[in-house]
Amino acid sequence: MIKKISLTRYLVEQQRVDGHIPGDLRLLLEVVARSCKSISQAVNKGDLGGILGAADTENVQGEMQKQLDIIANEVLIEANEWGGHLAAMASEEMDSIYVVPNRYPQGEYLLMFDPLDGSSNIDVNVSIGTIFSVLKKPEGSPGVSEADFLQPGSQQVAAGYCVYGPQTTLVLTVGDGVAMFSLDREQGSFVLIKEHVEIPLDTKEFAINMSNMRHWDEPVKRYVDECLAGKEGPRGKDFNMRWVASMVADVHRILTRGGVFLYPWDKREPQKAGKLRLMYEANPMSWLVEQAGGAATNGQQRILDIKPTKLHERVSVILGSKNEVERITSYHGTL
Ligand code: AHM
Ligand code: MG
Repeated sequence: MIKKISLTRYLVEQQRVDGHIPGDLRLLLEVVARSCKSISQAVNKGDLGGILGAADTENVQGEMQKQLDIIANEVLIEANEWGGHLAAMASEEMDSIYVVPNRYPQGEYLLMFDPLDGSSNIDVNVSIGTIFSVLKKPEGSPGVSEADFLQPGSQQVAAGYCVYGPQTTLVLTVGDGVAMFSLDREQGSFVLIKEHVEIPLDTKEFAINMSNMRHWDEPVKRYVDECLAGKEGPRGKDFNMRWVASMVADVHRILTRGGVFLYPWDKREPQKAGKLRLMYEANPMSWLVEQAGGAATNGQQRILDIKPTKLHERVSVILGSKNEVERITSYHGTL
Protein backbone atom coordinates (compact mmCIF):
# COMPACT_ATOMS: atom_id res chain seq x y z
CA MET A 1 0.00 0.00 0.00
CA ILE A 2 1.29 3.48 -0.86
CA LYS A 3 1.91 5.48 2.29
CA LYS A 4 0.02 8.77 2.12
CA ILE A 5 1.61 11.76 3.84
CA SER A 6 -0.91 14.29 5.03
CA LEU A 7 -0.24 18.03 5.20
CA THR A 8 -0.44 17.74 9.00
CA ARG A 9 2.27 15.13 9.07
CA TYR A 10 4.43 17.06 6.62
CA LEU A 11 4.18 20.16 8.78
CA VAL A 12 4.85 18.27 12.01
CA GLU A 13 8.00 16.89 10.39
CA GLN A 14 9.02 20.36 9.23
CA GLN A 15 8.63 21.47 12.84
CA ARG A 16 9.93 18.49 14.82
CA VAL A 17 12.44 16.73 12.64
CA ASP A 18 13.86 19.47 10.47
CA GLY A 19 13.28 22.39 12.85
CA HIS A 20 12.25 24.61 9.92
CA ILE A 21 9.12 26.06 11.46
CA PRO A 22 7.98 26.91 14.96
CA GLY A 23 4.78 25.35 16.34
CA ASP A 24 2.75 28.54 15.96
CA LEU A 25 3.57 28.78 12.27
CA ARG A 26 2.58 25.15 11.79
CA LEU A 27 -0.77 25.87 13.39
CA LEU A 28 -1.25 28.95 11.24
CA LEU A 29 -0.61 26.97 8.06
CA GLU A 30 -3.03 24.26 9.14
CA VAL A 31 -5.72 26.89 9.68
CA VAL A 32 -5.06 28.46 6.28
CA ALA A 33 -5.33 25.00 4.70
CA ARG A 34 -8.60 24.39 6.54
CA SER A 35 -9.92 27.70 5.21
CA CYS A 36 -8.95 26.66 1.69
CA LYS A 37 -10.92 23.44 2.17
CA SER A 38 -14.07 25.37 2.95
CA ILE A 39 -13.51 27.83 0.11
CA SER A 40 -13.04 24.83 -2.18
CA GLN A 41 -16.40 23.48 -0.95
CA ALA A 42 -18.12 26.76 -1.83
CA VAL A 43 -16.39 26.93 -5.22
CA ASN A 44 -17.50 23.37 -5.98
CA LYS A 45 -21.12 24.11 -5.20
CA GLY A 46 -21.15 27.14 -7.49
CA ASP A 47 -24.67 27.97 -8.62
CA LEU A 48 -26.12 25.24 -6.39
CA GLY A 49 -24.88 27.20 -3.38
CA GLY A 50 -26.30 30.44 -4.76
CA ILE A 51 -22.95 32.15 -4.43
CA LEU A 52 -22.05 33.05 -8.01
CA GLY A 53 -22.34 36.52 -9.50
CA ALA A 54 -21.46 40.06 -8.54
CA ALA A 55 -21.79 41.45 -5.02
CA ASP A 56 -22.52 45.04 -6.13
CA THR A 57 -19.61 46.34 -4.06
CA GLU A 58 -16.16 47.65 -4.99
CA ASN A 59 -12.89 46.81 -3.27
CA VAL A 60 -10.23 49.37 -2.34
CA GLN A 61 -8.72 49.13 -5.84
CA GLY A 62 -12.02 50.10 -7.44
CA GLU A 63 -12.68 46.59 -8.80
CA MET A 64 -16.19 45.11 -8.66
CA GLN A 65 -16.33 42.32 -6.10
CA LYS A 66 -17.91 38.94 -6.67
CA GLN A 67 -19.93 37.25 -3.93
CA LEU A 68 -17.26 34.58 -3.71
CA ASP A 69 -14.50 37.21 -3.17
CA ILE A 70 -16.35 38.34 -0.05
CA ILE A 71 -17.20 34.83 1.18
CA ALA A 72 -13.58 33.66 0.80
CA ASN A 73 -12.34 36.75 2.63
CA GLU A 74 -14.72 36.09 5.54
CA VAL A 75 -13.77 32.40 5.73
CA LEU A 76 -10.08 33.32 6.07
CA ILE A 77 -10.70 36.02 8.68
CA GLU A 78 -13.04 33.91 10.81
CA ALA A 79 -10.80 30.85 10.77
CA ASN A 80 -7.63 32.76 11.60
CA GLU A 81 -8.60 35.42 14.11
CA TRP A 82 -9.04 33.35 17.28
CA GLY A 83 -6.14 30.86 17.27
CA GLY A 84 -3.61 33.12 19.00
CA HIS A 85 -0.97 32.81 16.28
CA LEU A 86 -1.66 36.07 14.45
CA ALA A 87 -1.29 39.78 15.22
CA ALA A 88 -3.14 41.00 12.11
CA MET A 89 -4.25 40.18 8.60
CA ALA A 90 -4.38 42.11 5.33
CA SER A 91 -6.34 41.24 2.22
CA GLU A 92 -6.71 42.40 -1.35
CA GLU A 93 -10.42 42.77 -0.56
CA MET A 94 -10.07 45.00 2.54
CA ASP A 95 -9.13 48.69 2.64
CA SER A 96 -6.93 48.43 5.71
CA ILE A 97 -5.38 45.82 7.97
CA TYR A 98 -7.54 43.65 10.23
CA VAL A 99 -6.07 43.59 13.73
CA VAL A 100 -6.94 40.49 15.77
CA PRO A 101 -9.70 41.64 18.19
CA ASN A 102 -8.47 41.97 21.76
CA ARG A 103 -10.88 39.31 23.02
CA TYR A 104 -8.41 36.85 21.46
CA PRO A 105 -4.72 36.37 22.25
CA GLN A 106 -2.33 38.07 19.81
CA GLY A 107 0.47 36.15 18.14
CA GLU A 108 3.58 37.28 16.30
CA TYR A 109 2.63 36.54 12.69
CA LEU A 110 1.07 38.66 9.96
CA LEU A 111 -1.05 36.96 7.32
CA MET A 112 -1.77 38.45 3.87
CA PHE A 113 -4.02 36.99 1.23
CA ASP A 114 -5.80 37.34 -2.06
CA PRO A 115 -8.84 35.32 -0.97
CA LEU A 116 -10.11 34.53 -4.46
CA ASP A 117 -7.64 35.13 -7.27
CA GLY A 118 -8.87 35.07 -10.85
CA SER A 119 -12.27 36.53 -9.98
CA SER A 120 -13.20 36.96 -13.64
CA ASN A 121 -13.16 33.14 -13.94
CA ILE A 122 -15.54 32.39 -11.04
CA ASP A 123 -18.77 32.46 -13.00
CA VAL A 124 -17.38 30.60 -16.01
CA ASN A 125 -16.18 27.52 -14.11
CA VAL A 126 -12.47 28.01 -14.81
CA SER A 127 -9.68 27.47 -12.22
CA ILE A 128 -9.36 30.09 -9.48
CA GLY A 129 -7.45 30.13 -6.21
CA THR A 130 -6.38 31.60 -2.89
CA ILE A 131 -2.89 33.10 -2.48
CA PHE A 132 -1.28 33.71 0.92
CA SER A 133 1.89 35.08 2.45
CA VAL A 134 3.12 35.07 6.05
CA LEU A 135 5.48 37.57 7.68
CA LYS A 136 6.69 37.97 11.24
CA LYS A 137 5.77 41.17 13.06
CA PRO A 138 8.98 43.19 13.52
CA GLU A 139 10.37 42.71 17.00
CA GLY A 140 9.94 45.49 19.52
CA SER A 141 7.14 47.33 17.69
CA PRO A 142 4.28 47.94 20.12
CA GLY A 143 0.79 46.96 18.91
CA VAL A 144 0.47 46.37 15.21
CA SER A 145 0.15 48.78 12.30
CA GLU A 146 0.22 48.83 8.52
CA ALA A 147 3.92 49.74 8.67
CA ASP A 148 4.66 46.30 10.16
CA PHE A 149 3.47 44.71 6.91
CA LEU A 150 5.74 46.79 4.68
CA GLN A 151 8.59 44.27 4.56
CA PRO A 152 10.23 43.00 1.38
CA GLY A 153 9.10 39.57 0.16
CA SER A 154 12.50 38.13 1.12
CA GLN A 155 11.28 38.33 4.74
CA GLN A 156 8.38 35.92 4.18
CA VAL A 157 8.38 32.90 6.50
CA ALA A 158 5.76 30.95 4.54
CA ALA A 159 3.88 31.42 1.29
CA GLY A 160 1.58 29.45 -0.92
CA TYR A 161 -1.62 29.14 -2.84
CA CYS A 162 -4.50 26.76 -3.25
CA VAL A 163 -5.78 26.23 -6.78
CA TYR A 164 -9.43 25.21 -7.18
CA GLY A 165 -9.33 23.39 -10.50
CA PRO A 166 -10.15 19.84 -11.58
CA GLN A 167 -8.27 19.03 -8.34
CA THR A 168 -7.91 21.26 -5.30
CA THR A 169 -4.17 21.55 -4.77
CA LEU A 170 -2.32 23.43 -2.05
CA VAL A 171 1.23 24.51 -2.86
CA LEU A 172 3.50 25.62 -0.06
CA THR A 173 6.97 26.84 0.83
CA VAL A 174 8.48 27.53 4.23
CA GLY A 175 11.87 28.23 2.65
CA ASP A 176 12.82 24.59 2.17
CA GLY A 177 11.67 23.99 -1.41
CA VAL A 178 8.13 23.68 -2.70
CA ALA A 179 5.66 20.92 -1.83
CA MET A 180 2.24 20.18 -3.37
CA PHE A 181 -0.76 18.61 -1.63
CA SER A 182 -4.03 17.56 -3.25
CA LEU A 183 -7.30 17.49 -1.38
CA ASP A 184 -8.51 13.93 -0.85
CA ARG A 185 -12.23 14.57 -0.52
CA GLU A 186 -13.00 11.13 0.96
CA GLN A 187 -10.38 11.62 3.69
CA GLY A 188 -11.09 15.34 4.01
CA SER A 189 -7.36 16.08 4.12
CA PHE A 190 -4.57 17.41 1.94
CA VAL A 191 -2.18 14.66 0.83
CA LEU A 192 1.40 15.19 -0.38
CA ILE A 193 1.66 14.63 -4.13
CA LYS A 194 5.04 16.20 -4.92
CA GLU A 195 8.09 17.47 -3.01
CA HIS A 196 11.17 19.41 -4.18
CA VAL A 197 9.28 20.88 -7.13
CA GLU A 198 11.66 22.08 -9.85
CA ILE A 199 10.93 24.47 -12.70
CA PRO A 200 12.97 23.63 -15.82
CA LEU A 201 15.51 26.38 -16.58
CA ASP A 202 14.36 26.70 -20.20
CA THR A 203 10.94 26.73 -21.74
CA LYS A 204 8.98 27.06 -24.98
CA GLU A 205 5.82 28.38 -23.36
CA PHE A 206 4.89 31.93 -22.39
CA ALA A 207 1.82 33.42 -20.70
CA ILE A 208 0.73 37.02 -21.24
CA ASN A 209 -2.52 38.82 -22.01
CA MET A 210 -1.86 39.51 -25.72
CA SER A 211 -4.77 41.94 -25.98
CA ASN A 212 -2.59 44.49 -24.19
CA MET A 213 0.21 44.22 -26.76
CA ARG A 214 -0.18 47.75 -28.12
CA HIS A 215 0.37 49.17 -24.61
CA TRP A 216 3.55 47.26 -23.76
CA ASP A 217 6.99 48.69 -23.31
CA GLU A 218 9.73 47.91 -25.90
CA PRO A 219 11.55 45.11 -23.98
CA VAL A 220 8.32 43.11 -23.52
CA LYS A 221 7.32 43.66 -27.17
CA ARG A 222 10.75 42.50 -28.29
CA TYR A 223 10.56 39.34 -26.18
CA VAL A 224 7.09 38.33 -27.37
CA ASP A 225 7.90 39.20 -31.01
CA GLU A 226 10.92 36.91 -30.82
CA CYS A 227 8.80 34.08 -29.38
CA LEU A 228 6.18 34.55 -32.10
CA ALA A 229 8.85 34.45 -34.83
CA GLY A 230 9.39 30.79 -33.87
CA LYS A 231 11.95 28.53 -35.55
CA GLU A 232 12.73 31.10 -38.24
CA GLY A 233 13.33 33.87 -35.70
CA PRO A 234 16.26 34.71 -33.39
CA ARG A 235 15.20 32.10 -30.81
CA GLY A 236 15.33 29.28 -33.34
CA LYS A 237 12.38 27.42 -31.81
CA ASP A 238 8.58 27.51 -31.83
CA PHE A 239 6.82 28.77 -28.73
CA ASN A 240 3.41 27.93 -27.35
CA MET A 241 1.16 30.39 -25.51
CA ARG A 242 -1.25 29.93 -22.57
CA TRP A 243 -3.26 32.51 -20.60
CA VAL A 244 -5.79 31.35 -18.02
CA ALA A 245 -6.34 34.83 -16.51
CA SER A 246 -6.01 33.30 -13.04
CA MET A 247 -2.49 33.86 -11.78
CA VAL A 248 -2.77 30.78 -9.54
CA ALA A 249 -3.52 28.54 -12.51
CA ASP A 250 -0.81 30.08 -14.69
CA VAL A 251 1.79 29.78 -11.91
CA HIS A 252 0.66 26.24 -11.14
CA ARG A 253 1.32 25.26 -14.75
CA ILE A 254 4.76 26.85 -14.58
CA LEU A 255 5.61 25.00 -11.34
CA THR A 256 4.43 21.80 -12.99
CA ARG A 257 6.08 21.98 -16.43
CA GLY A 258 7.93 25.30 -16.72
CA GLY A 259 7.13 28.43 -18.68
CA VAL A 260 7.20 32.15 -18.19
CA PHE A 261 4.42 34.45 -16.95
CA LEU A 262 4.30 38.20 -17.61
CA TYR A 263 1.94 40.87 -16.36
CA PRO A 264 4.08 43.87 -17.24
CA TRP A 265 3.74 47.58 -16.67
CA ASP A 266 1.94 49.17 -19.60
CA LYS A 267 1.22 52.59 -21.04
CA ARG A 268 -2.50 52.70 -20.26
CA GLU A 269 -1.97 53.87 -16.70
CA PRO A 270 1.71 54.84 -16.59
CA GLN A 271 1.51 55.88 -12.94
CA LYS A 272 0.56 52.30 -11.96
CA ALA A 273 3.56 49.98 -11.62
CA GLY A 274 1.46 47.07 -12.92
CA LYS A 275 -1.84 45.28 -12.40
CA LEU A 276 -0.89 42.66 -9.85
CA ARG A 277 -0.47 43.32 -6.14
CA LEU A 278 2.99 43.04 -4.61
CA MET A 279 2.00 41.80 -1.15
CA TYR A 280 -0.79 39.35 -1.97
CA GLU A 281 0.17 38.05 -5.40
CA ALA A 282 3.70 38.85 -6.58
CA ASN A 283 5.63 38.21 -3.35
CA PRO A 284 4.22 34.78 -2.45
CA MET A 285 4.34 33.59 -6.07
CA SER A 286 7.89 34.91 -6.55
CA TRP A 287 9.13 33.10 -3.47
CA LEU A 288 7.51 29.83 -4.57
CA VAL A 289 9.04 30.20 -8.04
CA GLU A 290 12.51 30.97 -6.63
CA GLN A 291 12.24 28.05 -4.21
CA ALA A 292 11.57 25.83 -7.22
CA GLY A 293 14.67 27.10 -9.03
CA GLY A 294 12.96 29.78 -11.13
CA ALA A 295 13.30 33.57 -11.06
CA ALA A 296 10.99 36.57 -10.61
CA THR A 297 11.67 40.21 -11.44
CA ASN A 298 9.75 43.37 -12.26
CA GLY A 299 12.06 43.90 -15.27
CA GLN A 300 14.46 45.97 -13.19
CA GLN A 301 15.00 44.08 -9.98
CA ARG A 302 14.22 40.90 -8.06
CA ILE A 303 10.63 41.18 -6.81
CA LEU A 304 11.55 39.81 -3.37
CA ASP A 305 13.95 42.76 -2.85
CA ILE A 306 11.30 45.45 -3.37
CA LYS A 307 10.59 47.40 -0.20
CA PRO A 308 6.83 48.08 -0.23
CA THR A 309 5.66 51.60 0.49
CA LYS A 310 1.97 50.78 0.86
CA LEU A 311 -0.23 47.77 1.51
CA HIS A 312 -1.99 47.64 -1.85
CA GLU A 313 1.11 48.42 -3.91
CA ARG A 314 1.13 47.10 -7.47
CA VAL A 315 4.05 45.71 -9.41
CA SER A 316 5.10 44.55 -12.84
CA VAL A 317 5.65 40.76 -12.82
CA ILE A 318 7.91 38.49 -14.90
CA LEU A 319 8.37 35.02 -13.40
CA GLY A 320 9.07 31.42 -14.25
CA SER A 321 11.87 29.48 -15.96
CA LYS A 322 15.11 31.12 -14.89
CA ASN A 323 16.90 31.53 -18.22
CA GLU A 324 13.82 33.06 -19.82
CA VAL A 325 13.21 35.53 -16.95
CA GLU A 326 16.87 36.55 -17.07
CA ARG A 327 16.62 37.11 -20.81
CA ILE A 328 13.55 39.36 -20.48
CA THR A 329 15.15 41.26 -17.59
CA SER A 330 18.30 41.78 -19.69
CA TYR A 331 16.13 43.26 -22.48
CA HIS A 332 15.20 45.93 -19.93
CA GLY A 333 18.90 46.74 -19.82
CA THR A 334 19.40 45.81 -16.22
CA LEU A 335 21.40 42.61 -16.30
P1 AHM B 1 -8.00 39.41 -9.27
O1 AHM B 1 -7.16 39.22 -8.05
O2 AHM B 1 -8.96 40.55 -9.14
O3 AHM B 1 -8.67 38.16 -9.71
O4 AHM B 1 -7.01 39.89 -10.48
C1 AHM B 1 -5.80 39.24 -10.69
C2 AHM B 1 -5.88 38.41 -11.94
C3 AHM B 1 -4.73 37.44 -12.04
O5 AHM B 1 -5.09 36.23 -11.45
C4 AHM B 1 -4.55 37.27 -13.54
O6 AHM B 1 -3.24 36.94 -13.89
C5 AHM B 1 -4.94 38.62 -14.06
O7 AHM B 1 -5.75 39.24 -13.07
C6 AHM B 1 -5.73 38.51 -15.31
O8 AHM B 1 -5.90 39.77 -15.85
P2 AHM B 1 -6.60 40.02 -17.28
O9 AHM B 1 -8.07 39.95 -17.00
O10 AHM B 1 -6.09 41.37 -17.67
O11 AHM B 1 -6.16 38.94 -18.21
MG1 MG C 1 -5.83 38.40 -7.38
